Order: sequence, then structure tokens, then C-alpha cells
Amino acid sequence: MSEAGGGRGCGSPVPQRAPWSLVATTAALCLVTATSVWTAGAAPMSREERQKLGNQVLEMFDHAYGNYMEHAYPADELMPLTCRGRVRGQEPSRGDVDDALGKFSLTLIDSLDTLVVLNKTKEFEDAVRKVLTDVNLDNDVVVSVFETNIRVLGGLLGGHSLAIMLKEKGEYMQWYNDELLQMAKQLGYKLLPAFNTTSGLPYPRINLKFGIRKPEARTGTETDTCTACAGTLILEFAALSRFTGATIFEEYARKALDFLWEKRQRSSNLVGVTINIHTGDWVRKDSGVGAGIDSYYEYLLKAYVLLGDDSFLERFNTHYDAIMRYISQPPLLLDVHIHKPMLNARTWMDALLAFFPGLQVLKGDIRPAIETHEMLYQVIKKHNFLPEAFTTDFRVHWAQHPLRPEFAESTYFLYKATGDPYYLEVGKTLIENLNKYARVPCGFAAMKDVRTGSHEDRMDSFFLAEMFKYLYLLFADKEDIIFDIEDYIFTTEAHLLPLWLSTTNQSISKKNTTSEYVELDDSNFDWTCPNTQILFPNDPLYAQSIREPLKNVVDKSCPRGIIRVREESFRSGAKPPLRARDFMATNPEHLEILKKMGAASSVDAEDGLRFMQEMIELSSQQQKEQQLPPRAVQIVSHPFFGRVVLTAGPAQFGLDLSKHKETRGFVASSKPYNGCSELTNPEAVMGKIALIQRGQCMFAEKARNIQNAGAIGGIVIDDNEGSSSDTAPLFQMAGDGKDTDDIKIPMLFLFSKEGSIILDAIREYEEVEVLLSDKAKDRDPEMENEEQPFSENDSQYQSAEQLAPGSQEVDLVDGESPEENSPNSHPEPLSPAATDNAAGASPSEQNSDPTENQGPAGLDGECTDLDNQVQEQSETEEDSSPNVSWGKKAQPIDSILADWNEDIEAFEMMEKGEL
Ligand code: DMJ
Repeated sequence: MSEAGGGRGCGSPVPQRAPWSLVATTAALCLVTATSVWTAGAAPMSREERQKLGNQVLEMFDHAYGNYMEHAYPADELMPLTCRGRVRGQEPSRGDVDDALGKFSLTLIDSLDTLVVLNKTKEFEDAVRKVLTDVNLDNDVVVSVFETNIRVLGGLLGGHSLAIMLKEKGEYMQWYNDELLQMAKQLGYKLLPAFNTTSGLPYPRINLKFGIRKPEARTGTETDTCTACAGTLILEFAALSRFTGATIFEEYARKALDFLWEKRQRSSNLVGVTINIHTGDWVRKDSGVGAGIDSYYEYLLKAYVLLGDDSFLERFNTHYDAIMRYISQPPLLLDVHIHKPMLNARTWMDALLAFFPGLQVLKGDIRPAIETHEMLYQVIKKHNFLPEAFTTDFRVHWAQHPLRPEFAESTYFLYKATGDPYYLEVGKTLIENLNKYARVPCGFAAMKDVRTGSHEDRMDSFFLAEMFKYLYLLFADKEDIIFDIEDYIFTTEAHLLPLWLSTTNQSISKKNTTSEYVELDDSNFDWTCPNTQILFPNDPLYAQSIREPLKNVVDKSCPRGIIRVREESFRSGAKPPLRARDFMATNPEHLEILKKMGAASSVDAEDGLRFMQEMIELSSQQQKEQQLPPRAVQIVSHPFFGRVVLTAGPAQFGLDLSKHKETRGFVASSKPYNGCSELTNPEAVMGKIALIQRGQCMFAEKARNIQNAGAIGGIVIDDNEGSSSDTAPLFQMAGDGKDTDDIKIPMLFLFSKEGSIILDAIREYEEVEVLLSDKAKDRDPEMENEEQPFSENDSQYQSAEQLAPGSQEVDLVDGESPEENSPNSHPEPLSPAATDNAAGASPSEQNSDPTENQGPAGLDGECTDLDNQVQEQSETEEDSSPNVSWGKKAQPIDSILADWNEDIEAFEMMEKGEL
């Protein structure tokens, strides 16, 4: 349990009816003062070094933005591996994540105010002209209301805010006549039909051209939306109203917020992840501060700062109190059930919650912000990036990382609040990791898997809107920025809105609220901040002293299940509840406890519910652990130098790359290309890594043929044109039902898109060397030294651009050749298709970290039985025949679960009845 308010570093209340200006000024004062009082602690960073890092950020931005403008614009986003634009409908669908793309040059609009922050005023002027002449907001595309609001409406408003600032300064933008604002207004009106629901909560999607419901609109039938989706509108909509005088936008956003507030779970004061937009019922009753809810809380506090409306602060404080009481388990933030907030809903955290320490700084609650940030930093140090989800014992739960900016955001705010140079060092590490692992010749590529270091062909617009802003501001002095950043508030997409909006067109602020505002007892909010005196109790080592006890929290952690244990029952001498990890079906006492669960007392019911959750998690965890993790194909020759890393499927036969050193060699296509008969070009593949096309015969047969020809490894390339690991679940190549011990070389599988990157490189450079491994290796320093600074005119761009865009969605199972689809050789899915929903989706489960699944090695000596259990399963699995279905080993748990089906249903019914 968290300290629930105790021990916070901030004690003086902000006057509860303070005008916004006081709050904003206090916040600004807090940050500035803190920075200037710093005298000791981590070694200070010199001005020169900060400038150097700032310049590095500028160079990185140029690399990302320049490549987008040159190779992708006017498309919405850059695909940095294939060096072309992502145009919706022309690439295989990635599901919800594509709803951000509206054919409106998303990255350009999202980058507008970043250009000004980074002092690229001339480029800003050019970019605004391009938006005005090129961008069409009337496309027949169904887009996410949330994403369009935060990225496009926010981007246009941020651009407008800084355009008028520049115009007033008298040098740039003298021609500007509110054109961006007019576009923003046009877009605002396009979004309004989404609010046509009885609740006032918006539909999650809208057709930019046709709105909602009309047959052509292809939307308007949804019933649910995420809390963040409905609750992250007020800043942009209020700014639009106040800039233009059209009150309707602010009214609609307020109404949605009022409805969410009304629907909060009254006893816990928490909100769920998804809500029915018609009935207001909570659809998902789990509650955290990450995916699906995050920016709802952010906007309550920031709406108070921007609009000076006390009701927003009081709502925020009420929720915050609940978050600190139930969700915060320092340094962790763990989802709970809204009706049973002492019950954890998950054993993992998602990367989106990394914004929360930054929000806590704005609130003035620095201690937990420092703690959570430190924990996150240790996870990053372990994996180079924050995986999309990670468990409470810091194993990878979902291995993707789409270059999210939240951690950089919190680092910036913590530095501003503490002035501790430690946070500058953190920022430096972020820069180094981005350059080392994500930078590719044509931009920065998202990490497909932080464990292997493989890339995904995407560079989301928020990377330009947010990451570079926060990193640049982290190292900048006041005089490095051409305007006063403290006159603005950051939206959730880091767009800048001027604080003076608070006093402009205020007429709507108090009318049209659906709920009666009830005065709350706010005596518990004494720590409401910012307040510099209490934040830094005359101790410049404050932040360091909070971090110190957490120094090894990640390394020293042992695998564990549910964290929260009801301390009170232990204190009263009651027996600790039975945990799934301790359960033994042969233990009569355990069976007796099981029988009791779900019976009379709510405590037993709670134990039962938790037990079932743990069983399900344990079972799926065990199944996952019995699958092979993905592998990496890294192109190491000129001009790639290890920068491009492709996600590859492993084989259940041949050399196991996780146990042996990587295999490195030049690639050569086999003849016949399908590798289904003796090779006619053995001299070409001898000593090389053979490329073979999928299909016509078994994977193992191909492996034998290339091995006989002298190949040292093989890469099977999918014959389904357009398939990609971005959109299809990866699988492992099964054997042929015979003994495959004779196959000694490593074999990996690439989908067509990833394979064509290698094939294209051969066409362009002839000699292409690759590294097959379980995890991408650091780039070869010798090659790095030889490398010339990359020129955007390098012919590799042209070659990469020629790669045929995949146009069809691929169903892997249907697409298999008949031979490979035989019962014995059926590919085993490695993981579910990975789709991202920045605001709404929960990460799907994936394989656990291969290195971490090997038991207690590397962990401290106090690990529990669970560790040994995992160790045994891992060892047995390695001895087993490749054709055995690994999922079967979880059978005992599965059968226990089957016996428990009835109980699960009962628990679910109880849960529906709110227990
Ligand atoms: C951004 O688009 C916004 O910050 C949003 O609120 C959630 N996170 C993404 C980037 O990760």
C-alpha cells in the first residue's frame, strides 16, 4: 500500500479558489526556484555539455523530420525501414493504431510547434504554408476522435499559438492571418457529430467526410469508448472555443467530463478503462493510470491550470487521492478493480503510465514521482527502452516500444522540479539509446522487440511532437528558447496552449454542466501544490535520498505474482491466503481452502477471485515460457552497419541461437530458390547464409538442402507478398516429423516485407552481410568509424523506396503451402498480432523475456519456489523433441482450470453484481 498522502513532500494548500494565474505562476516559480537552489548531489553538467546534447537533439530531429519530409510527406507517417510514406489503405492494416491516420499529413501537423521550440522558425514558416496549401481535412477516412483531437486539432492549435506569438514579435509570420485556427475550427466542427449520444460521451471514431451513422460513414455503431478517449478533449476544445468565441466546443468537452465524473465508482472514486457511451456502464472495470485512462487524469489537472475552474482541481484531487490509496504501490503503479480496489487487476504495468511522474510534479507530489521514475529508469537500463508492458518483477510482458515519449516527459518535469543533474544524465542515456538502437538511415524506427533489438517499420508522429520537445527543453537554458515556455501549458501530445486563454471568452466556463457540482471535503488535500518550500525541505539532496533505497529495485527483484497482500489479515494472525503459485493439488489442506473460496465471506470470495486470476496468469505465463522467442537478423555490411534489425521467427530445429554465438555471413540466394531439391549453385552458397523462399516443401527439407550445399545458415523468406511481422503473428518453423538432429545450421524465418529489405539490399550493394542472433548486437565499432555521415541523397534511399508496398492483409494460416500446413509441421504462433492503441488498448500478452525465463540466474538468492518451477520447465523443454506441442506441458494447470470453470463463472457473476 502506498502512503496515501503521508510522507508527501508538499504541504501547503493552494488557495482553493485561486485564479489560474496564481496557480500557473506558483507552478512556474516552483520549477524555476528548484532549479536555481541546486548546489550538491550528482555532478553538475556543464553548460557546454548541455549545449552539446541540445545540439544532438536538433540533429536527431533533423534526421527524423528531414526524412519524413523528403520520403514520406504528404503521407501521414514515415516508414523508416522501407523509407516511404505510410498511406492508409496501401499498407496492411495494423488495426486500431491506423485510426490515427486520416490522410492529413499527420506528422507535419504534429511537428509544427516542435519546430518553434527547437528554434527552427524558418522551417516552421515553411511548414505552416505547406499545411495551408496541401492538407485536406475532408477525407473519406474513419479516424479516432481521440487521436485526431490530440494530434491534429492540438497540432493546429499549438501551431496557431506560436504563429501569433511570432507574428507579435515582428519578424516571422507577418503574413499569418489565423489560417491555422480556421482549419482547427473546421476540424472541430467535423468532430462534433461524434458527441451525438445521450450521454454526451463521443463515439470513438468518426468519418472525416461523412460524420457518424450514414451508411457511407462506416462508423457510429460502436457502443464503448475508453475513458481517456472521452476525457481528453477539454484542453483543445476549450482553447478552440476561447480562441474563436464559438462556445460549443468547450461545452461539449465539459459535458463529457461531467458525465465521466458522475459515473466514477462512488466508493473507490476510481474510473474504469472502458465505458458504454449510451448507458454509461463501465465495460472494463479495471483501473490504473496507464493505457485507456492516463490523459483523463492529466486533463483534469491541466484544465484547472488552463481554465482556472476549481471543479476540475477538486475532481482531480479526489481521483488522485484514490490513485494514491489503491493504485500506487511505490515504486509501482498497479491496476485494481474499481469495485474492489484492494484487488489488483493485473500483475504488469504498461509503458503509457510513464507520464504519471510528470503529472505528479505538476501536482507537486514529488516523492512518488521520483520513486516511480527511478523504477522505470531501471527497467529502461535493462532493456534500452521501456517495453510496452512489463511485469511487477520487471520481466518483459509486451516487448514492443514505439518510441514513446512519456518517460522523457517525466524526466523533463522532474529535472525542472528538482534541478538534480541526475535527470540530465537520464536524458543523455535516452539520446544515446535512440541513436544506438532506433536510428536507421531513413529516420528512427520503433522497436519491434526490445529483447532482440529488432525494428518495426514505423515512426509515429508523437515521436516528433513530443520526444524532441522534451529532450531539447531538458538541456536548454531559458535564453535558448525564443519565447517563455512557462507562459504555455503542454497538452497530452505536448502541444503548447497559452495560459492567457484562461481570461479570454470565459462565458462558457460555468454553464451547461450536466451535473450539480457538490462541494467536496477537501481537507485531505493539504499537500495540494506546487509549493516550493515543502517540496524541497532545504535539502538539495532530496531527490537523491528518495532514489537511493530503490537503486537496485529492478535487478534485485524476484519473480512474484500479485503484489498486494492484505496486511491487516496477517497482523491479526489470520492465515495468509492461498496463492496460485503455492497450490498443490495433492495437498488436502489446499483443496479444503479451495472449497471454501467463493463461499460465505467476502474475504474468501476475494481470495477465490484472486486465486483464479493468478491461476490464469500462471497458466498463460507457463505456456508462453514454453515457446521460443523471436530472433534477429541484423544487416551489418555497408551502409547499414548493424542499424537495420529485422524480426525473425526461429526454427524448432537446427542450431539454437540462444545457446550459441550468433552466426555471421554474407547472404546468397539458393537455386532453386525454394530450396526443395539439391542446390544447383552450391559454389554460391558455400560458407554463406542461404536465402530460400517459403513453400513447396517442408522447412526442414530446405534446411538439409542448403546445409548439404555448404551453407552456414538459412533464411526462409515468406512467399506471401506484403506479409510483415508488423501485421502478422510471428511463428516458429516446425520440423518435418522426423528426427531433425542432422540439421546443424541455424534457420530463421522472415516475412516478405522484412525479406525484401535484404533482397533489395543485394540488388543495390551485391555483398550483403548479416548476423543471425537471438538479440541484435551493438554496431561494429570498426565499421562505425569507417562510416561516412549519412547523406539524405544516398542512393540507398532510392533503392529502399523501390520496395513494393504490401497491399494485402495476410492470414498466415490460410497462406501456408499445403505441405507446411500438415499436422506435423504446422507453424506455432509465437505471439498474438501486435497492435497499439495509444489510448485504449491493453497490451496483448507476449513471450516473456528469454533471458529472464531461465530461472534465478542473475537474480538475488531470495527467490521463491516459482523461480525454480520456471527453471525446471525451461530445462525440460530444451530437451524435448521439436515436434512435441509445447503448449501441452501446461496441462496440469489447464485441467485444474477446467475443473474450476464453474467457479470462474460464479466469480464473474459475483463481479458483475459488484460483489
Ligand atoms: C501520445 O500520443 C499522447 O501522449 C497520448 O496521450 C498517449 N501517448 C501517446 C504517445 O505515447
